[in-house]
Amino acid sequence: MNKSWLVIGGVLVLGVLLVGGGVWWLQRRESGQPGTGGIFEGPSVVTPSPLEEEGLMVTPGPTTAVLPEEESEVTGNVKKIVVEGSSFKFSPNTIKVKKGETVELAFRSLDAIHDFNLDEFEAQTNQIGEGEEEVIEFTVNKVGTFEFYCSVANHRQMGMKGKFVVEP
Ligand SMILES: [Cu+2]
Repeated sequence: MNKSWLVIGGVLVLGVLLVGGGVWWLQRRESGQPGTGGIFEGPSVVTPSPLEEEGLMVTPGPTTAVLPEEESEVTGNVKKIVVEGSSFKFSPNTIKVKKGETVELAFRSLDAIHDFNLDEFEAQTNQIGEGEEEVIEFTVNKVGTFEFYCSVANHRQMGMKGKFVVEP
């Protein structure tokens, strides 16, 4: 009688130790943090942080990387255009937009002092030097073909002008 109870008790204790130890060992493996005592806190704290960091890293990446490569882009109702000025021409020298669009125009000077003027829409940059850029924004509310030009010295007479076409 006594011996059989001892055997049953021993088996129970062994079983509890084996199952408990196994579960503890598995949880330690999953948490991947051998030295940490907090088995249950470990994974719940570690799991979300890499995802958050990825989200933060990815979000600003594409927006800043894409913009400089695109010469012309319509975002909603805003048309982005890059115009380069050099002695004595604009590139592109024909710009096409649609009536009602808001134009975000980035004007760059490649060599000397230049500016960009489109009188009909009161669109005007300052006179900027080599390598400088100025962004202006205006809304086109009338259809037609208008001339934009550089107002520095005799640049307009030398051919520094272009066509701004607004389609209906
Ligand atoms: Cu000029």
